[in-house]
Amino acid sequence: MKFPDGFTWGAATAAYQVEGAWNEDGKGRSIWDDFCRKPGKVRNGDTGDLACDSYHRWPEDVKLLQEGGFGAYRFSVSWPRVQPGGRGRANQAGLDWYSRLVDGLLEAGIEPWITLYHWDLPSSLQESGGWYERSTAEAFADYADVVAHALGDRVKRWITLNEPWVVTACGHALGIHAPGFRRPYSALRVAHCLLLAHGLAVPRIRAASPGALVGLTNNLSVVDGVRIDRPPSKAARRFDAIANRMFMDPVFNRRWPTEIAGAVDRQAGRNLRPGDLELIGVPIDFLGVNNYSRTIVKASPLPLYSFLPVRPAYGHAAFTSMDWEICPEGLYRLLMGIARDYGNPPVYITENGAAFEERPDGGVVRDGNRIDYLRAYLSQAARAAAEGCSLRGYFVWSLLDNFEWAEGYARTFGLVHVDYEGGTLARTPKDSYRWLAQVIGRNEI
Ligand code: IFM
Repeated sequence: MKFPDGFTWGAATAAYQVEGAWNEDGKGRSIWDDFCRKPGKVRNGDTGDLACDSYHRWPEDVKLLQEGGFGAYRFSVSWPRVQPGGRGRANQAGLDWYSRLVDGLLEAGIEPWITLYHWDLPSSLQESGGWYERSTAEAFADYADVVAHALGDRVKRWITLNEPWVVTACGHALGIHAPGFRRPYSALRVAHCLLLAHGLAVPRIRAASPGALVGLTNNLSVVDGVRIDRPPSKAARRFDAIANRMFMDPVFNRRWPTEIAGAVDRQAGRNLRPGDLELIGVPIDFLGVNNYSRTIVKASPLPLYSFLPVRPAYGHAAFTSMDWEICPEGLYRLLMGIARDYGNPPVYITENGAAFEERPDGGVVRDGNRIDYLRAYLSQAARAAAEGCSLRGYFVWSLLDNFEWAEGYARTFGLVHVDYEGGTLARTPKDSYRWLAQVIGRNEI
């Protein structure tokens, strides 16, 4: 199966997961620096203090991208590296570091794709209310403006937020990610502020970086009821409204999903202003889609959250080491659904990949299970493109084994192994890296 001409092939990472250098060159603290220091929050007490040390080793990483044939690199900017206090004067040393990375990528023929927020909110903004406050959305737009002014002459691909659903649900409803709140109802206020941050930032980026293409990355998955062979149950539709449509309908259709519109209004309270949906619904140039699995839910008696995720019970279900079901057809169904329901916008898969644990053996890392996963998902992506979905590119998650949030370094998604055990952080390309390089070279699977 061929991918469309001009298809973008990339690899993705995020600042806190790979950079390290958590307190160098004037960087301020982020909520993840703080969260990792709270006992019991991250597996094995791991932190991103050093991570892959890409802050110092980035030339090696650029070389890996180049040798793998990747045409694009999606990385995120650490807000507290650029604005240590979350507002006001920029930290020039931080901006300079990103500027060197951008130049290095361009020299290697790799297009930089910047994500402005991949979860590392400056701690000082958390102290003044974090994503519960409209003022944080306004600060984000100012920060976007600072970064776009510094790098927008060379960077033309911008993603405002990565996975606002995860920030909302894991960070503010379930308490398993920074900042660690377990407040399921007021989390809707967070969703509103995040989307507002996105909407306020888009025109600022465009003004600072003429010709820039700006998008949003959502993590999306198809949702099925327990009887997966039947049309979606009520619980499945409710989960779809809260996890998928809550971050799609306001952006594409300037409205909240009907199932939750009233609850959003009540929870967002004084943060909500007339005209917000117009701001949030500013047209975007592309949608970033992160997809790994599908979701199966059963009914629960809770009024708003009337669903409970369940593990697939059918015999042949297979899982990655995150315990996520391997469901390649879910990607196809998802892409076709986006094309159908949202006017077939240009879509980039900005993350897809699998965690499996493997070790180098004589300089070789055999990860056939990851190759199987990628082959199956890429085939379904190509199928969706062949059937009319406006799919323009694919970024694998991830270039490197890195800090997997609450799972620390225990779950590895990289095409390149990083030696944490020996502490050398040496990079060893896995079989999947070479396999994907061939797919990229042929633009077909
Ligand atoms: O590592 C994360 C990434 O930061 C966001 N999307 C999902 C990945 C795997 O969990």
